Amino acid sequence: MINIKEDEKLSVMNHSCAHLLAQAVKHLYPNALFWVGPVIEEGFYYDIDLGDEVIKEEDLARIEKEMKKLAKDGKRIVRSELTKEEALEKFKNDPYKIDLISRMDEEDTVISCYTQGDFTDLCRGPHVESVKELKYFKLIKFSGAYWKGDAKNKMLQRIYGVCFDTEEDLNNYLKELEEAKERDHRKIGKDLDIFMAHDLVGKGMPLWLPNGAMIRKQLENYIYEKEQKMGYMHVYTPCVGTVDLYKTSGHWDHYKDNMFPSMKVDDEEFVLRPMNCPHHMLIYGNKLHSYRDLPIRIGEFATDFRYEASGAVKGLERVRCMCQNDAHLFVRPDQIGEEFKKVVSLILEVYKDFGIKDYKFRLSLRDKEDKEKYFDDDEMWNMAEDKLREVLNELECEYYEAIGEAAFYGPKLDVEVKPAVGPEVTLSTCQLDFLLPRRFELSYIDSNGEKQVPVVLHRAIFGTFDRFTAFIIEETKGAFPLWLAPTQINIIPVNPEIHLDYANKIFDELKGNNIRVELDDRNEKLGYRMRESQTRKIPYSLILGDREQEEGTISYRKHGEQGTTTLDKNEFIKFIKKKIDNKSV
Ligand code: TSB
Ligand code: ZN
Repeated sequence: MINIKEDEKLSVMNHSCAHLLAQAVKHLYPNALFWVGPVIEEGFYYDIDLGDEVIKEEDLARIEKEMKKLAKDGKRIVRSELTKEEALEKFKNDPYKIDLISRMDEEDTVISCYTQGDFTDLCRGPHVESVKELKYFKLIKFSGAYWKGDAKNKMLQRIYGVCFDTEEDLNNYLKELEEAKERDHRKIGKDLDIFMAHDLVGKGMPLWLPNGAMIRKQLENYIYEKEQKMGYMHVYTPCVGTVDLYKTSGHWDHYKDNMFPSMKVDDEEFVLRPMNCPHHMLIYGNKLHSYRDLPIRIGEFATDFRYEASGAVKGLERVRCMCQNDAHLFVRPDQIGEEFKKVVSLILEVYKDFGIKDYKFRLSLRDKEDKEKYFDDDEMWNMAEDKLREVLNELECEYYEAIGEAAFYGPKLDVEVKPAVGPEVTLSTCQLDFLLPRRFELSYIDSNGEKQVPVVLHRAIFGTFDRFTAFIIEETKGAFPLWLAPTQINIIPVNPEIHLDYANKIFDELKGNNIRVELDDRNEKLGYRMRESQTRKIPYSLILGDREQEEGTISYRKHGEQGTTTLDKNEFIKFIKKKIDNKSV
């Protein structure tokens, strides 16, 4: 999808369209007050105070109609300039504008306004010459938005729209938008019974249904096997810890705002954990280690709780209760490069297995000037940052650098992907950490018999099972590869009264081979059952009729394809098992 913000011409048009929206709203809601109306990647929005009124779906069409009328009327957009004093006087009845103007620099004395017909808005510009130029626009959606993004403030009405300079571009955009909605994992997750939510459980706390649980189990098995081969040791630890644990780690100071509040039990004070690092540090510290034992790799599929803003939670992608595919790798400083390389290689291998091609590597580095955020050890930072770059170059990974985005404890690599709807998110992450091992007083004995502090790599390949599943649902549009599909094969006897025995026999054989199979013996038309099999996106549908029964064969249709293929039943089982083992996408 086109990024409007990065296109100068479209950016100006969309900004002018935001003013046109405001003007139309003012006509329909004379008491409306306006906060800000910026251009964003996908068009523009305006945050509006409508008193007690709340925008509803049908209002969008009404507002859009008024916008069309105003655009046709074709008023010129005229710039004027005011001093700060004049601006404060002009907008004295508008608390939102006063808030904006008051915060402008004294030196920034010239304040500009743009007027079109009966509507004036405070604005830096630039704008198109006349509203006549705005022809191909559409209001897309609306939502509530707290003033200044703070839940303690009043909830404003946010209306989103988009504007293009040709009808074709607008239509293409709307088509893409429709497709994205169809791909949204929240829709597919509901249609295919993958997960649900319930107010009685809470916001951002999805419940995984049997189909979702099956997918997650496959993901767990897949990554567990890979990690075991790489020498990881998996553990189970409680999803709570005492406040003191998180004071020791530093999370209590640095991460408290993202945590659920604490709770008292007897004389202990607990928090639901937001991260698993402290637990794994304690496991490492449970024993003495020699330099020869390192790296020590402690992995866990670990449940965490984070306080995410209620407006930010989204399906499985951003939740308040999540399960990380987590591991902490304890290494000697001379092992950082090699171990980091193994993690990046694993990420690349997993993405290849899942056919994920559209992603970005972001290398987050410290801001050298910011001595407050980043602990002061230039030598350590330089060494670490160089090592990470070196590995990425060696593996020929394209990446971009983000200065000042490193965690306070070290540089990191994040892998970003774009969901069907909404901004980019991080899937995989690998973070270097020089600090936590010190805080937990971890050590190993080096070759001279001296105590040294290990370095830790925090890494999550899937990120969380939640977010990864959301992403895979969107990548596959719910048509999961055979090895991942909750139901792999659907058996459909042509006439259940005649072919049920044979269908049962095939069912038992497939089940006996650990294949996830269903039998649809309902007394419904064949075509109806076939169509349902397609809608449920089951990878293989078997059609068993007279010929198959007589010859001991099966006929199958692959999801999304038209023709059927007939195979000897043993050959088919061999073929399917091989496909599952290969985990081909
Ligand atoms: C990798 N301590 C490290 C860990 O050892 C850690 O917690 N890193 S993290 O904060 O970046 O989280 C790991 C991954 O969890 C992220 O890369 C992201 O993919 C995923 N994640 C983070 N927040 C959420 C959320 N609210 N919902 C779903 N997944 C999330
Ligand atoms: Zn960690």
